[in-house]
Amino acid sequence: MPDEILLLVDGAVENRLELRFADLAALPASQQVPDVSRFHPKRQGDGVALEAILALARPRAKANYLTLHAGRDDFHVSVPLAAVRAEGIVVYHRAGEPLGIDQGGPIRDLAACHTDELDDCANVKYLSRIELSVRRGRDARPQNEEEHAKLHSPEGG
Ligand SMILES: Nc1nc2c(c(=O)[nH]1)N[C@H]1C(S)=C(S)[C@@H](COP(=O)(O)O)O[C@H]1N2
Ligand SMILES: [Mo]
Repeated sequence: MPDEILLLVDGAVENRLELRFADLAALPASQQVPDVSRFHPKRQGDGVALEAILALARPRAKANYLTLHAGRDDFHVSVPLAAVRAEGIVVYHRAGEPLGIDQGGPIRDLAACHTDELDDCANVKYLSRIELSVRRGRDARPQNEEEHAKLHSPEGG
């Protein structure tokens, strides 16, 4: 568990990454984002700026989209890279302990701003892979109220 690969960053990047807890924790203090409840009252934990991860992965110039994949429940969100780049936070611990599954852990993404592209539904829990691509990637976000209600029901996840 401690040395498990938590996050894969791949696709249209110069440098494919396999990140473990220690890699995220080793990112500079200036890139760490303590207490995300400051940005979203219902979220807890501490994260790192998505930009810090992207700086290591180095998206190719042609990379227009960023897709957040959750392997655990097969949920995916694809957003324009430009919309999420400066906003995204990868939440990966709470007071030094990995996030629990009940918190959407071990890691989840949080995009603070609410626009058409980035809303609560785009905050991917159980984040396991970030994929860069030229065109929009997989997106499993609910398309209407009915689908949304189903996703939020106990059976829907
Ligand atoms: N992996 C995964 N992430 C997900 C979802 C999901 O079903 N699976 N639902 C999304 C939706 S529609 C919303 S509104 C938020 C809800 O986050 P919460 O359960 O922490 O309130 O998570 C988003 N991220
Ligand atoms: Mo949602």
